[in-house]
Amino acid sequence: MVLTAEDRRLLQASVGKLGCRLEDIGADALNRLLLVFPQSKTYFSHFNLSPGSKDIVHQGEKIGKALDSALKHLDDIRGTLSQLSDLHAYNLRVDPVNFQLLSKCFHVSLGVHLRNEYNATTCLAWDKFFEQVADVLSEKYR
Ligand code: HNI
Repeated sequence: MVLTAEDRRLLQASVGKLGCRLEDIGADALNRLLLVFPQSKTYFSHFNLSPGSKDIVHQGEKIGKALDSALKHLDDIRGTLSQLSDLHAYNLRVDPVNFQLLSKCFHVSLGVHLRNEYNATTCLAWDKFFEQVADVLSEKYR
């Protein structure tokens, strides 16, 4: 789904209102993924998987950082994440369903941080954004 000018405005505005870095949201979301969808742990068997471990936080921060650059290049998400797309498809072989599961967890983290600000239109803008990111990260499988 196309990100409209209003979606883009809502995305940037809500990042400004988070009160934390997107890296912190990434860490929280990854922590949730591993707790709520334990099947995702198979990809991180070399990590300390205790909730909130340094491994999880650092990995989640990397995800948040990548999303931050995608948000800064909304016209070229594909180009911005192309190396990560190769990595997840060819090296890590992450089953694409996991990107959907992680998106759900991001929605929860954003909702927890933004509270009433995370209304239907803002939620939809993020959903479109995550969908585009997931498409890019999983398109090499096809
Ligand atoms: Ni993902 C490594 C970004 C979803 C499993 N991942 C990375 C790195 C970034 C990253 C950045 C670090 C690359 C590097 O070091 O060069 N991952 C993202 C983003 C998303 C995502 C932006 C979606 C929003 N990754 C997922 C999902 C899984 C996943 C859903 C599996 C459940 N990623 C991995 C694994 C690694 C990884 C495994 C390697 C970790 C390591 O250090 O061994």
